[in-house]
Amino acid sequence: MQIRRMGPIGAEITGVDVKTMDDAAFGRIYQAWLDSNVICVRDQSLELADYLEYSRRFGAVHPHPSKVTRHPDCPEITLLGTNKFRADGTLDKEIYRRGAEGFHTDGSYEEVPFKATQLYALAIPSRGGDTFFSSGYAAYEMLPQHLKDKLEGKVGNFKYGGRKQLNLLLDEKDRHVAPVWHPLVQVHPETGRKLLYFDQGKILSIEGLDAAESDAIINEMVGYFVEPPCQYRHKWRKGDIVIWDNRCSYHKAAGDYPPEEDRIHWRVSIKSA
Ligand SMILES: O=C(O)CCC(=O)C(=O)O
Ligand SMILES: [Fe+2]
Repeated sequence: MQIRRMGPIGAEITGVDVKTMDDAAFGRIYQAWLDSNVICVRDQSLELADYLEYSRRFGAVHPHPSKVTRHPDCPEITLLGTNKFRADGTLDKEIYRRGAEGFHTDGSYEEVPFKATQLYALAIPSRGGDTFFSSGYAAYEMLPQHLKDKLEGKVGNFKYGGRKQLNLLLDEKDRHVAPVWHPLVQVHPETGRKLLYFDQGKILSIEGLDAAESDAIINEMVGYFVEPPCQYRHKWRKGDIVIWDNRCSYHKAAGDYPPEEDRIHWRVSIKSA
């Protein structure tokens, strides 16, 4: 097995079959993941059960709240990129551009957000469709001192769809879940490194600030998330498994591939338990 760092974040792993990998090899993969925020294991050939079994080595697999995009035979698997054309032939942008609205972290609307998200590539378009990643550690470092001081000890209020209520992938009855609170400056439970926890698409407000100041600070932060630091751009190949650490990373889909081509992934949301 070879592990190759792709830059300040991101690592590529080749020469391994996750179906037969022993615990020692998995330990190296897990450490590479903690060290580099996001990793890609290339050239895999998996059935649904293989994928779930491998995913469970990272933690517990939880069904995603978007029920319409769950795999019909397996609720723990979300399908990305399927059913993107409506019956009348028009493109469903919610599906085609899922995850492309801006850098974000998955599951920040949950009391315990997803530790990791993992995607397995079944079909990749001839061009476009990359995924961009950046580092929550570097995001904290990049903040001007006045924001570091302002955010220290503060909690943010997060909800699926955020301030713009972009929640069309949820069933109507699932759109009214109460927002949850998370500290905006955190220490990663496994690496011990300090990081910024923020999600421009899901944060509503910052506790302890009046509405105008809360909005102004969120808007200032959104500015930094147009081009956040330490990016890794993943160019997909069929058979890739990519997993990112939502506790210390941001990501966004490019949302730019030819719509008539397939870009299909099996996606899982992973928590510690
Ligand atoms: O499709 C992608 O590249 C990533 C989409 C996304 O944001 C996610 O799966 O959480
Ligand atoms: Fe996402």
